Amino acid sequence: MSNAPVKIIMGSRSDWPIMKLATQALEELGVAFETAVVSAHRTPGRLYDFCKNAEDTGIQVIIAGAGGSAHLAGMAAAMTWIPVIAVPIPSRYLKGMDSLMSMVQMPKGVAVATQAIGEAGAFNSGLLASQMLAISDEALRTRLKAWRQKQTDNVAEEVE
Ligand code: RP5
Repeated sequence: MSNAPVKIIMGSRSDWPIMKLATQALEELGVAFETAVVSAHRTPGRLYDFCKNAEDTGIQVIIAGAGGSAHLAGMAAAMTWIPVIAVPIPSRYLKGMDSLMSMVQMPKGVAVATQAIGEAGAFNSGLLASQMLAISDEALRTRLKAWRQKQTDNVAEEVE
């Protein structure tokens, strides 16, 4: 059984420069995670096996980053009750609008928590996963509140 409550999956190694931002948020908040390339299109068997075993390996939140037709998050959500957070990766030609529209338009009955396109969405996926875990983890809740306060304190009121 894995000790990491968060699993970050992505459709391709080319997604890693964006998805690394998700790991940054988790590291800042002291949340353990694992990463893997799992493609809905190129490795469907790996996706199936991962989803079917996710609960038994102790995963509590899945973060899924993908670009283009971006079925990864929705397919994962279809195969497990574990919450899935989606990160639309900026694609080469449509700049991630395709990824966003695909991920956000889940049919009624299967929920995915879709974030913003790109770096902000990837970082926020780590934040949101931490917030989910903080519901039942008081120490993490304390770290989250401190993190938010520090962010607030670092916003200067002066323009120059
Ligand atoms: C998706 O296709 C991946 O998530 C990636 O964003 C996109 C392009 O993949 P590569 O051709 O760069 O491997 O499945």
